[in-house]
Amino acid sequence: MKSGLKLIIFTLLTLMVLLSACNSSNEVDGAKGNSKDNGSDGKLVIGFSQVGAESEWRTANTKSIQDAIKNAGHELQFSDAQQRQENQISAIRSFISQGVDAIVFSPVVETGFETVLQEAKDAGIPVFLADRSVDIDDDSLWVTFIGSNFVEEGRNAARWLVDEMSDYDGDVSIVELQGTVGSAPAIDRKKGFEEIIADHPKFKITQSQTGNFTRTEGQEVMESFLRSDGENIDVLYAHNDDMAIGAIQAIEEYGLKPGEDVIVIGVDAVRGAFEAMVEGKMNVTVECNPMFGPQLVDLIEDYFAGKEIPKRVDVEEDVYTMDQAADLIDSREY
Ligand code: GZL
Repeated sequence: MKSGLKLIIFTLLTLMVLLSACNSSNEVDGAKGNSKDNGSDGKLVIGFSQVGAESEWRTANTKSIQDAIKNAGHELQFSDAQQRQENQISAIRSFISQGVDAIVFSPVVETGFETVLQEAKDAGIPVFLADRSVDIDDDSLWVTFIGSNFVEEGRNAARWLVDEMSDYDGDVSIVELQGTVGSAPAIDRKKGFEEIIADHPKFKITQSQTGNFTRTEGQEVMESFLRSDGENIDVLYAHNDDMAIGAIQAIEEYGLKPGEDVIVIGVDAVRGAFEAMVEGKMNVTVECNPMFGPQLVDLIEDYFAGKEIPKRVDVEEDVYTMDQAADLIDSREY
């Protein structure tokens, strides 16, 4: 065989070996997980399992995350669970079977998700917890949690009340509208509030029941509180503003003045709370900031870029009172 032909064949064989080696290294880099390159130009397919649309806060949080995912050029697969755990489990399984690159998940309650999160891990799909956490020991089942410190929110609500009524000598009767039973915010906001009032025995929670974070149920439960002991209610502590706003209607229909006869405390700092405070019907709201969508997408992109991701990212929050409401309401983002 002529030497020239041999050289051509040798060169072609060498090129083929080099090209196949190059492809195989891409396949390794393209594996799901800590790699930016998922066989595309960095565009990710992100499954987002959201609790529901139960409150103003949730609506703002959904928009913040959806807009951030789309503005970053990624593809969004969205599921609204209507506050039902079984809907979240089936949504996550659907994301797994679709082979999404990442899952964003706000668990409606803290327990019952370990199996499906293990299935996501086994499929090599990273999970990012947004807003609410899960009560699972194996924290390898999620990359990170971004959201609020609900215990601190409960403490801040109680600290404001203790300070507000520091000159009041008698007992203070508090009724509590809890959030969704078993949810992280309901468990922790109760825990933080009780931790602070434990050091001030004049404050007593005399009635406590879930209003499931909705206005309708907040109004209904407040009506029952008023029917059973309306003349002896000094304070309402609601785990979110939507329940507080529903309760305000019940207080007015009962013939009392919310914000005066009954001190009204909420959490979230949504626009509805500022409107109620401007009207003098609500006294304080503890901020729970839902606008962390851009931060969340940065965390997801950092993960795929192979960067170190903290296990928890807390969002900054404040407390807003009735006398501040008129000045601040026009600047509120949600
Ligand atoms: C808190 C969030 C809660 C809000 C409610 O981060 O999970 O759920 O406080 C919402 O308004 O329903």
